[in-house]
Amino acid sequence: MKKTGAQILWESLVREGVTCVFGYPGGAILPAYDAMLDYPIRHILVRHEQGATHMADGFARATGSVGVAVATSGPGATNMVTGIATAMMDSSPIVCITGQVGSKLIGSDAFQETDITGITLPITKHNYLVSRPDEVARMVREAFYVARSGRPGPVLLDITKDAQQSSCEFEWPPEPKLTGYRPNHWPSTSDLERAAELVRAAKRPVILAGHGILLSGAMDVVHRFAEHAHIPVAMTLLGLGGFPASHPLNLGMMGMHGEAWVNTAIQEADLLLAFGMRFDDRVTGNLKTYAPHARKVHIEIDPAEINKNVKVDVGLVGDLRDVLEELLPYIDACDRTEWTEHISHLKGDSAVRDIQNLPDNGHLYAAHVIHDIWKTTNGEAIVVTDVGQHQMWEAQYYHHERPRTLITSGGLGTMGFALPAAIGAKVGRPDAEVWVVVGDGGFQMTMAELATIAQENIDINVAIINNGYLGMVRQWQEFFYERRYAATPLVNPDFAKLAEAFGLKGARVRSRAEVVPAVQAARESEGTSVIDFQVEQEDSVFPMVPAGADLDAMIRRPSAIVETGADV
Ligand SMILES: Cc1ncc(C[n+]2csc(CCOP(=O)(O)OP(=O)(O)O)c2C)c(N)n1
Repeated sequence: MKKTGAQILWESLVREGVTCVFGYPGGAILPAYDAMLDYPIRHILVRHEQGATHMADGFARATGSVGVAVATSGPGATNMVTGIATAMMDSSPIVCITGQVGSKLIGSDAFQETDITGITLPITKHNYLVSRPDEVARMVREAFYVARSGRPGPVLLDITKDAQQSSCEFEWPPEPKLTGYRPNHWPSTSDLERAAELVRAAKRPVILAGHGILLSGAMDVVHRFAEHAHIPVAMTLLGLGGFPASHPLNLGMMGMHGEAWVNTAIQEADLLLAFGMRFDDRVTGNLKTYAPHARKVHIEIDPAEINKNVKVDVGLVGDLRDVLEELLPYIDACDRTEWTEHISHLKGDSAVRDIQNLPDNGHLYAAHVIHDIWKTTNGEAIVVTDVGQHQMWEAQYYHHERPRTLITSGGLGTMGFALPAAIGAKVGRPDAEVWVVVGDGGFQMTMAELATIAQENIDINVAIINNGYLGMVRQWQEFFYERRYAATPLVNPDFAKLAEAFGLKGARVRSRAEVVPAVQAARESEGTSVIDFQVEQEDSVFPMVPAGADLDAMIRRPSAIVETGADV
């Protein structure tokens, strides 16, 4: 039976299991929007196309399924660029569908024409210009296959208006076979043996667990591996939740704002086992002095990541879960108590300065807020953070036991990510309690999505960590630019009233005693609450490895800051 390209689009999406898309209409995508009404698809009308891409991304990160965003041509498509780049950097599988001007107009600078496949070439895993209706089904199928296979990532389908309008016979294509695309790799037995040999010989090994653990579903086998070989596990920001925070072998987060003992352990290690991570500069610090005594084994699905930043002794290319299952029988059970006790000793040193372990001095710190949200939600919420100081405090003080409970923009560090990504997470996981932890700066980048929340009756809760500054940048100015606060103080609206203007609940909290009651009230009330936590303005995130410095050259947590309420 003949169908239009627009009908084929929705027919194909339904066959890919899509039940919900996030989008914003316009002329070049209008035929698709019209056809959508005849298909069992929930459409969430966003307030900005950037929001649609972050929602699709949040949906993907919370569920493990592909998220879908839709926009019109020209400005609709270019508004998606930040969200696409965010998904690309964090290997998040999304499919973005854009309308394009009629094929005959392409190249004529037609109204709302942009070369979006050209613009997004470096920030998509793959993209397609679809100009005939008979291409639609095959390209949708390929787009989903590419987005979710191998190292996941964003794929864009740019569909001309005439391809949407004209008709052809609909046929659902077979499983795609793409020449030159090899998503599945397998390491050789000799490489597995060499890796096992290095593990056998190591006295001070550390596992570095990245986002790949969650993406490949390797939590269980990493757990077994770490216990069997008695190896402590450090995580990247995006790896948090991949290994239970309460496990005795859990070290916590590594890198620029990782705890001091984690970075010191990495610098002292004689073996690094990098699992599904990519040695980002925020994780390694100065590459020349990074883990100088360590042999390195890298397990990664993307061959391009092996030896890209850090030269390794053994690179095992393949799906992390499969490779670890294969490697585990080669590994001897071992007791490395001397090493783990040494690390525990290092831990004590940092913990005494931790704000959580000092008496309440009457000031409200962001760390208190995060800690209390963690306690009140029993550590079971999905927390979606934005980018800045609050993101690092969340990573330090909300202890994630389970995968896919922290959703955050790691690689691109996209402010404005949290609120829309949380909407996507809640749509994908309606059963879950979802919290947004966001700075007063980043919140204002995409706060228009509060209207989407109200229109769609989305039930999440928003904790604005309001310090009156673009806090993370202010911190850099304080440490490295002699406190010259160029363009970082913020004059903010009344966030509680703002929430109310959108038909949501708003609250303001200024003291520690008010935190738990406010969090409890938000949890108990139906619909979305926005809580404006007015915290210490010039608080900083500690420890900190200055950009490009040696990993163990950390600015430690000063005890004076919390004892007196003064800043450094
Ligand atoms: C889109 C975008 N623009 C600029 C930056 C640079 N940047 C990183 S953190 C930060 C400050 C964030 O301030 P706020 O949202 O208030 O959070 P806080 O650091 O105070 O917790 C800025 C401007 C960014 N990451 N993303």
